[in-house]
Formats: sequence, C-alpha cells, structure tokens
Amino acid sequence: MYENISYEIVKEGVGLLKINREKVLNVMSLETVKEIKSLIESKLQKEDIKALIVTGAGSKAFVAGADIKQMKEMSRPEFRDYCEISHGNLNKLQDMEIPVIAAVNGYALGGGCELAVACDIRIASDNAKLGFPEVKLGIFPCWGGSQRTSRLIGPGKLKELIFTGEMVDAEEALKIGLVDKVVKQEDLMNEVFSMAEKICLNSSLAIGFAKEVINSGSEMELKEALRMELNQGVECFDSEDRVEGMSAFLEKREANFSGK
Ligand code: CO8
Repeated sequence: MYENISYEIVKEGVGLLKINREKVLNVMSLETVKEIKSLIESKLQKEDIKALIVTGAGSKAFVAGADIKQMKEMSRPEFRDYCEISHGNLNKLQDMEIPVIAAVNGYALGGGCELAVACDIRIASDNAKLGFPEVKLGIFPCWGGSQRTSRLIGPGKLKELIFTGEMVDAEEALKIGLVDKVVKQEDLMNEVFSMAEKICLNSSLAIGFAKEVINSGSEMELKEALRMELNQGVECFDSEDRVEGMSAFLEKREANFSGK
C-alpha cells in the first residue's frame, strides 16, 4: 500500500512506523511525507495501539533529512506545501494521545532530527549521529526543529548545533538531552520494544492525560500550568482505570486496564 514507509503492529498494542528508503538513508521525500500524513490521518486513527515506535530502515540511518534533490527543484509554493505537510505530521505525532518513541538507528539529520524531536522519547543506537546541517544548504530547520529542539535542549546549545551545522554523536546527544538513552545498535529494537511493553501495561488513559499535561504545560506560565495539572488530575481520577489500578494494588494482583 505504501512505497516509502511501512507500518505494522509488532506486538500487542505496539505499532511500528518505518521510513523505508534505506538506499537514500531514509530521506523524507515529498511522497514520503504524504504517505506519513495518510498513515497518521487514516490508519492510525483506527488502530487500537498504546504506543507507536518510529524508526528508519537498515542500520545506517534513522532519517538523513528532507530530500535535497527534490528541494533543489522546488518552487517557493511547492516548498511551502512540503513544509506544511511535514509540520502537520510532526504536530500530529506530538499530539497523539499515546507515547511515540523514536528508535534513532543511525543518522538523524535535519528533518530527520526534527522527526525524532517531535517524538516523546528518543532511544539512540551507539552509531547514531544527530544534527542540523541545513545552513550548509542555505536553509535552516523549519519543520519544527528551531522551536521544539530549543525547548528540549535550550536555545544556546541548539544555536551552536544549527549555526555550525556539525553533527553530534550518540554520547554527546545524550549529554545535551537530545536523546534520552543510548544502547548498542544490536540491542536498540529490543530496548525500544521493552520500553513500549512496559508502557502498554499501564493505564493508557492516565498516560494520555500525562502527555497532554506535560506538552501543554510547557507552553504555560507555571501557576496556570499547575492549576491545569490539578484539574486534569481530577478528571483522570474519575475513571474506570483509576478504580482498577487501585483495586489491583490492594488485591495484590496485576491491573487489567481498559483505558476508560
Ligand atoms: N537528500 C537527498 N539524498 C540524500 C540525502 C538527502 N538529505 N542524504 C543522503 N542522500 C543520498 C545520497 O545522495 C546518496 O545517494 P546516491 O547513492 O544516489 O548518491 C545516498 O543517500 C547515500 O548517501 P551518501 O553516499 O552521501 O552516504 P555517506 O555515508 O557518504 O554520507 C551522510 C552520509 C553524512 C548522512 C550524507 O549522506 C549527508 O550528509 N547527507 C545529507 C544530510 C543533510 O544535509 N540533511 C539535511 C537535509 S535538509 C533538511 O532536512 C531540511 C528539513 C527542514 C526543511 C525545511 C527547511 C527550510
């Protein structure tokens, strides 16, 4: 059905979206971003998954960015369309109720790094290299990278990355908070699946509330955010999952959450 991406349920409750253009380091061409849009807006809406993993095909690249060959030939309106679609995709990943985990299995550059940053959690293989080489091409990161990444690692470090266009290796990315964990390449998918499985055992309702509160709270003034957290906490309390979770604890058994 798709030529540039693949999607499958890999374990119960866990979806895997793979950018599938290994020969060109999983670069996100216009066709690729359109396929991602279609997947998010149609299939993913209907899927009953509790976590989504995003990765790239092969062992060399997560995503080496936007497609330079295509961008070189684009008119301004075409470039705007390309950016609008990508912005929409990354916004939707950020806003999904379920956790989205990036398995960063190699180069994550430009738009590829922006894709990783739009995910909730980033686990990188030890051969990963991340960065924003856009200024070497006469553009700058505008698929959310200059804004989301600034909130993630701070404007100072981001400016250094963007202005120099230099990549950082996985260890440095971990040190500056650009990724959350680094594992050996051969262990990457096991590590990511294991995290997804742990997530799936918990209340998807409570996780959805937590994600929403963390995301929207980071845009608010602290006192307003704390008020919103309290209100959403009370909303979440009023749920079947809360009754089940607390009952299971007291009855010394595993909880069986319905997500309601
Ligand atoms: N676009 C198009 N093709 C690419 C890209 C790319 N971004 N990256 C790699 N490829 C292609 C290569 O052209 C090559 O194809 P071919 O075999 O047909 O020549 C194939 O992938 C393999 O790449 P290399 O031979 O270059 O592999 P190396 O191992 O020698 O190098 C690198 C790997 C270092 C990752 C190198 O390929 C590289 O530097 N790639 C470009 C990375 C880059 O600059 N990415 C940022 C692109 S710009 C972007 O993402 C902007 C997003 C925001 C858009 C809005 C901005 C305003």
